[in-house]
Amino acid sequence: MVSTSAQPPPGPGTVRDLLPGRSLVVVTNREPYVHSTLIERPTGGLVAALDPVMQETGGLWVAWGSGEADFDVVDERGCVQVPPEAPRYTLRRLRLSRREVERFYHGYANQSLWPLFHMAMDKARFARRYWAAYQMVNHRFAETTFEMLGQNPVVWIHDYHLALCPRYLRELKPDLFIMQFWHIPWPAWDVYRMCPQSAELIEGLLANDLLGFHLPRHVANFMDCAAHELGAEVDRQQGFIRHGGRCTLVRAFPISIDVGAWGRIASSRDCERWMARLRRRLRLDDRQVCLGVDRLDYTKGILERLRAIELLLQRVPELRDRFVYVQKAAPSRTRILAYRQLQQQVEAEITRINAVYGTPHWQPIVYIPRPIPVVGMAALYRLADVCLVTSLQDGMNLVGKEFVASQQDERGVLVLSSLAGAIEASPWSIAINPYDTEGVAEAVRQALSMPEQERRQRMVQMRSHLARHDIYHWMEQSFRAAARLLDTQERTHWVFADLEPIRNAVAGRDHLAVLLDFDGTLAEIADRPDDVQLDPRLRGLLERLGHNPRVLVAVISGRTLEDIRRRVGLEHILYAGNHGLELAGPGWRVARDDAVEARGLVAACCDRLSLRLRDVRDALVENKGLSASVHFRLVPRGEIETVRRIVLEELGRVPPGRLEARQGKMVLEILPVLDWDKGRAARWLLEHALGDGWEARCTVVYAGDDSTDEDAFVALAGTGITVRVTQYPQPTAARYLVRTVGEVGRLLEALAGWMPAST
Ligand code: ADQ
Repeated sequence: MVSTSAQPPPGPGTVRDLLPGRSLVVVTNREPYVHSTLIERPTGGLVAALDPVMQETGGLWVAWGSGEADFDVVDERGCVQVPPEAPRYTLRRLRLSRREVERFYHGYANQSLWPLFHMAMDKARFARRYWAAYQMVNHRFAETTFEMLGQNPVVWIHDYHLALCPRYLRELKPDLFIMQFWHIPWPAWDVYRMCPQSAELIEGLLANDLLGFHLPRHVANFMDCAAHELGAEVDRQQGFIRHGGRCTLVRAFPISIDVGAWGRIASSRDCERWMARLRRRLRLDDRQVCLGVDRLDYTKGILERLRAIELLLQRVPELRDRFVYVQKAAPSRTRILAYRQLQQQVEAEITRINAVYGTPHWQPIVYIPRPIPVVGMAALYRLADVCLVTSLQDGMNLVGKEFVASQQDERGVLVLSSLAGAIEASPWSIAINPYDTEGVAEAVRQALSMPEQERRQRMVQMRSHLARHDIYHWMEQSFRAAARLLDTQERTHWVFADLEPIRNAVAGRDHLAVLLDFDGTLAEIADRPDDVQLDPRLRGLLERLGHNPRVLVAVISGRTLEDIRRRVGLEHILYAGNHGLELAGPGWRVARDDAVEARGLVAACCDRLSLRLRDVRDALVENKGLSASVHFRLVPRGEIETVRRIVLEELGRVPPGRLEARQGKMVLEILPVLDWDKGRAARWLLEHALGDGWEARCTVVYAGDDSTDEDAFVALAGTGITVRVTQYPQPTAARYLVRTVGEVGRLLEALAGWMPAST
């Protein structure tokens, strides 16, 4: 129960440098300091990593006060300054009743979510009372955090205990910056959908601005689940999920350990003394040592590992007496039956194997269930010839990393489960499948007999990779992503918070160009594209602006030219249809030749899609000539991914490089691959109507709500007033934000008022 690091991290300024002026609020289930008879530090990488950062930057940490004496030392607000010996930051303890701990922590968190996310459904229980307690305790975490917020906070929530906390916090403070890291795997939708509260959990997590997982695979699984469960709009390339007027950036940040601290501890004199003591006490002598270090958890594959060790002893009898397997175990979650049973089974197996294969002088397995200080752990890692990690599922697994960081002598071999996240960055370990008992036994044999040169080569590579990817690298990556998001949020302004800059820009030029997207910008989105109508008041404003000789008005839409013209119904303005592939004004009309050539391909693709999507309820294939749209707004949630898959499959049948799919709001747009988009179309229209040098004479206002409008925001970045229609701040190239179609109308009204028809 000791921290690995009392020293500040090598890059302690990360939070201060990357998030200047911000205060960090960490929210976790477990607390960094537990007051019981002694002051203890819970086992685990997270606390050891975050504590030095908090010590350096100050701030607030909200966590469940789980120690017997925790509330004897807090003030009237439930706070205590920590570390106790030299206080640097505030720990706010949350008191949970015994029933809450039983149902929330031992119940929903550890008997419902933990087995679900580790695909151990035989262990999962979904009692309603657990779920009710989970909701309640998440509420309490949110309320407590909210009450304690200071100036400019960044809230960083951790793990599966607190999936609903971001949503409740967002309800209390809509503009709060919230990020969360998920420490366990996120499974594929086919597994995840077994959770009775599948939609609610994702809804909770999508209240985060930034959501982190260990691996890109977990990110992809989460995105699939969000699309299936909520019909959320998922941008896999950029990593954004849009839902309910909000946007969440979802990224992989593989966690690591404090490599420097482990290195210092492992190279200390004290560690060498521990090595000698352990060698003696465990009667290792000069035998080869294979090591396992685990919490006693069924996901760690300990019984599976013991089977492989037994098989090894049977198949390679000459190893007997020359080899010891050391199992360092930490009893865990012992209030839960499955964990108590596991502990009994592990201990019974070890006793049996020792009885069958042991001799008066030698026991094949040494079992250490009691805690030892971290320097003793480093000594074990240094003593080991082989470290064996056999997780059946593991988000990352830090044990293998701690082994590598402690390998001062660079001679150990890591045998690592291919089902642990850590395998992704460990091509130099020996990968095993923990279910393949013979394979694991063979891998251990191979590791034990590996020539020294090869062992060293592998270990040097692993150590060099790990040194560059330590816990501070993880934290820096996370805060960098947060800083980029915050920058967008700070760079964008709500139009109606301050109209002056726009009024000044308009007043500064002779001409004004107003370019507008249609669906979701000029007209409210409806369930069916055919039901979308332009409000007569907005039509009146467009008409008034369009008749002003100093104002150019254009509507730029993904609809066909005919459709958009008919819906707007004004003769004297400009139009761009099919995302700008066809353009028209009073008395003229053009279409891009290369787009016209692709008509046949689009039509054939639409025919095949109509056929294949026939049985998907409410999937709508719209052939728009130069492009096509596959609408899924009304498609049942569970079938949206099927639509997406079918569209991608059909595009795969088209000659490469001819057609591509782009995600819109509940629609997939199929477009010819051309060097053309709404941005280029906007610039073309401006030049066509106003001639060369239009930038100097004209203020451009472009408003849109769709991802396809982002091209226009980029194209007009230097010259225009770009406005994204969105309920909440989200990453966008636009400078300004409005919330609704109604606010677009207010903006048009203001523009019309500032531009009298004659000067
Ligand atoms: P855990 O499931 O707890 O963590 P792990 O990543 O292996 O698993 O790390 C646990 C920590 O506890 C390590 O620092 C290890 O040294 C320590 N530990 C484990 N057994 C011990 C023992 N017997 N004695 C002493 N110390 C012991 C969850 C996820 C992981 C993810 C981490 C961090 O399940 O996949 O890597 O969070 O995100």
